[in-house]
Amino acid sequence: MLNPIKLREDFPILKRLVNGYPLIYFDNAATTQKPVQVIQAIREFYEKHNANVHRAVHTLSQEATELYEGAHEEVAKFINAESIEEIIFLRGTTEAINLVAYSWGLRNLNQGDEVLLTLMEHHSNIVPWEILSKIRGFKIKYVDVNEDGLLNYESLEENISRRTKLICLTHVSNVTGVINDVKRVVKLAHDYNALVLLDAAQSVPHMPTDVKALDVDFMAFSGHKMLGPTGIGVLYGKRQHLEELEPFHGGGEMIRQVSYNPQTGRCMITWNRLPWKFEAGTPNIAGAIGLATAIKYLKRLGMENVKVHEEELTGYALKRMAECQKVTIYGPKDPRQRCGIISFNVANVDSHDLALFLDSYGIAIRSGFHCAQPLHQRLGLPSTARASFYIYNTKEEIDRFIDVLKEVEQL
Ligand code: 7TS
Repeated sequence: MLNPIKLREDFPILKRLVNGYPLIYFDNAATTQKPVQVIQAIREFYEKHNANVHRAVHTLSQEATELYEGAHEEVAKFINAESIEEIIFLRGTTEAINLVAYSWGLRNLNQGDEVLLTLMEHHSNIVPWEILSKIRGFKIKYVDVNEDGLLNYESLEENISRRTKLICLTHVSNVTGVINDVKRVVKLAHDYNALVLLDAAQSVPHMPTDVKALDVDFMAFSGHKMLGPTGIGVLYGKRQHLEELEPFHGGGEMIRQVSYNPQTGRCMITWNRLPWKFEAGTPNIAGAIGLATAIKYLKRLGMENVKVHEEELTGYALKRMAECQKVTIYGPKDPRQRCGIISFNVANVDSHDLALFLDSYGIAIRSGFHCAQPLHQRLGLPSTARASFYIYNTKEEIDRFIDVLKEVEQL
């Protein structure tokens, strides 16, 4: 069991007042707050070990390299990857998806091929594929969602064929909190020899993740949504795929050798080994150390406990929000079908006005389309307000939130 009251002491920002009220932070799907352990680890790196990695023989560089490689180890163990060769550090989920698009898609997708996306994807898992499809001429098909926001598995089965080369799927919707049956999708994809790219931005921070059990080919997630700093994220890829891929970004660090040939007047280049082949240039070393520290923090809590805590909060919030006459909640009614994300509206109140009103009481929620406009379109929704929870949120905070919602209803 988590003790949110106790662990809140680790989060300095939660002591803040916002507009004269104690901060209630319900915008965790956008980014999470950072515990002192993460802040200190970053600070300690710069105070004691700062140097570039994989380059110099001096002590600081050795220390920085050890910490940086150790961070890959921490991530590999956290998601049950085979080794650090399968763990590539990038800026975040967005960059990780772009890597798959440009390293894999640019070379493997041709006219006549098809890529399946779903209507519940975040723009990060739509836009790179739409851009690439214009370059390569392959077709994109969108798998439908049902009225309650659940993935329509019949639509998936109707759309998949021998032409399908890749399915791009979010594990958890950042709008409805719907949890997709990844194993079912992967099984179907592999039956058709298609690969699966899982957008795990909203799942890895909130539940235990085992890439071997999921059997996904690629998986992307962001450190900042799981207590880590911004600017660091992960692409997991099955080793056999990563071995075959050409790099996305070229530069220092990702090469073994660049040799100039005077005969041809060109350089011959060989790639570094995995995972460094995909990490061009000086990486975000402090960010990686911050992420590893965040993972240690989450592991200490236990990811199963994190999940249960959020389920409890979500169930409680759904129940209390149902008391509000003018509140409409989107997504499935059954809390077991969703994560700690609740999108909603109050009748006749614009979502941004609602967010501003809540902010005047120190309550932070998100409003708008949450970078998932196709889903809003499909469900016929105007912009929505969204509350999303994490380990440090409490039922008392939800009560306070409900009080303000009821006040809005009176306006
Ligand atoms: N995929 C999903 C499912 C997301 O929720 C997000 C960010 C991303 C990808 C992109 O992650 P990034 O770290 O590369 O930016 N989602 C949100 C959100 O819901 N509100 O702000 C960011």
